[in-house]
Amino acid sequence: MKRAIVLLTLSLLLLGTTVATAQDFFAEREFVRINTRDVTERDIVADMGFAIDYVNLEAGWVAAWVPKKQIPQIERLGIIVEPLESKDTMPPNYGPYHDYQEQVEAVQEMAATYPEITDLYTIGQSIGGQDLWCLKISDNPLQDELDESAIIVVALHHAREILTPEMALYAAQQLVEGYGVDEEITYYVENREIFVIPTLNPDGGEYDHATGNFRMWRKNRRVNEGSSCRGVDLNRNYGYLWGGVGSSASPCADTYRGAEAFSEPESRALRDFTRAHENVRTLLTLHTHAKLVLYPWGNQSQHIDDQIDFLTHKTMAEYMASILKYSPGQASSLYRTTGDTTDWSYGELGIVSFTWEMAPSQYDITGFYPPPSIMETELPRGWNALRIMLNYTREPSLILATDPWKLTAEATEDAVTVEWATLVETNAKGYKLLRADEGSGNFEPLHDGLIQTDKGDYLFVDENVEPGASYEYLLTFKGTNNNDVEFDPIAVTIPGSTDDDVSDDDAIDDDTAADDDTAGDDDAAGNDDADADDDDDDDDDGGCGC
Ligand code: 0X9
Ligand code: CA
Ligand code: ZN
Repeated sequence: MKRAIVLLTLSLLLLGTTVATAQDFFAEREFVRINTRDVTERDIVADMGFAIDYVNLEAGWVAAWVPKKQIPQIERLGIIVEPLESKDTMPPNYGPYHDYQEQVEAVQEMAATYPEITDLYTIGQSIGGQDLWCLKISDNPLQDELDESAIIVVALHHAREILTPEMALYAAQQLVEGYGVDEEITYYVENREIFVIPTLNPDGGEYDHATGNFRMWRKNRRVNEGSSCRGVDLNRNYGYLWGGVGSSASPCADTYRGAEAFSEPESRALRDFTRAHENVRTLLTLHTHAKLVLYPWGNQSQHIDDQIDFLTHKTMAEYMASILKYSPGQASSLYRTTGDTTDWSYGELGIVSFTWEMAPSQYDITGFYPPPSIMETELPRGWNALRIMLNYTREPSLILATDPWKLTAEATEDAVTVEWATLVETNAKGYKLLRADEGSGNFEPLHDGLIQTDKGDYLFVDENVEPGASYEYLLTFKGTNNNDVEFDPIAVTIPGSTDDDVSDDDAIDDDTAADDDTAGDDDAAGNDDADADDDDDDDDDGGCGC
């Protein structure tokens, strides 16, 4: 926290020097569309000293805030310049970031373009009366499909953390665009309910850049009774151990916790929405900036009691952090807080929950307002890390499994039952089960297509068996990302149809072992010889008919 305060002070000093120039900036410039025809012309324009905010590569033109006296210079080159209406309220050079209105337009456009896999609705209103939008991405989006596990991705609790809505929107865009194109994404859309809330704090977010420059605002915009200071820290307002360490009772503080737990409509909206969807298994809340992947607890340095839950969070954080090139850790290792989102979502509802403190790192002075170019690295990485969560949302603890928990084949006279329990199913397509006569190496698939994942326990009954035969079963996992796995084949012998019932029973017991060595040992046992003799006799009997 100390570091954050130092950073805050430095940033405010910097901002103080830039506020005055921001007004001049707008006064002297015009937002225009420059109809460059090719990259040569764009190079010339880009060399004139002002920043290009947008390039339309198909049509060739660019948009920029151009100093008024430079407009004739451009026109003299034979390039047409037209005024552009900028509804974008983001400060200069931050055009690629979405202000609130643009976020709403972005999710509206996704919903309009992909109606068969989206539903767009509000989960409530901010204290200033602005809608808190949620884009649901799933097949049959108008139905609550409780057999599908659900994930919530929520951004912008803190007004100044402008990279976070970008991450949420980028992930949503990947999902809707990839549906029906990319197998892994299609799988997620069909088997998950994905709830994306790009901003939980629209009032704070808009206030933060309302002057045309950023002002390091963190909280929402509540008018606090009896105080001239506005705002509640939404990430101190959740109702799990609310009101304790790492939160302030002073309305003027940046970490003001509010008058009571869930006093704020924004945190209440997320609470009610989450409670209303009992299939939510994972939650990601997006913050900046420190390059961290954090998990509960935030309120105490002890780990989560439940060992599986603890290791699940820890392991998933490690996976995601390695993709993001961030550091994983328990939230309290940063500093302790009470009333944050993930302590509540895990503490009250048992949801596997993470806070990302996205880039840049805490040492970077551009901190909350990194140049738009940061999106080029961070958003694709973030999306890849989110895929880990999407994958494990059905049963998060499966991230602890590295092999099949179980892989057995049991033989009776009429069938072999192959059973396996889940292994790591990263980028899963499904399973394929093959069979060969033992020792032949000639494996043939036992079924068309793939056995779909998302079931937990798997079972295949092979009824096409012959008494006395020995088979090997080969289980293969098919991944979408060159991550196929072939497991060691397991051998079984079908009990022979002899009249020696006692021997048959022995054989059944033997065959339940999935271990070749065990079978070998059994072959060496005395009664197996007797079996062999019996079989010979049977054959002879059948042959002679007497
Ligand atoms: O302090 C917060 O709310 C989060 N950091 S931020 O810089 N985005 O404000 C961190 C919350 C994680 N929880 C704990 N550290 N306990
Ligand atoms: Ca669905
Ligand atoms: Zn934050």
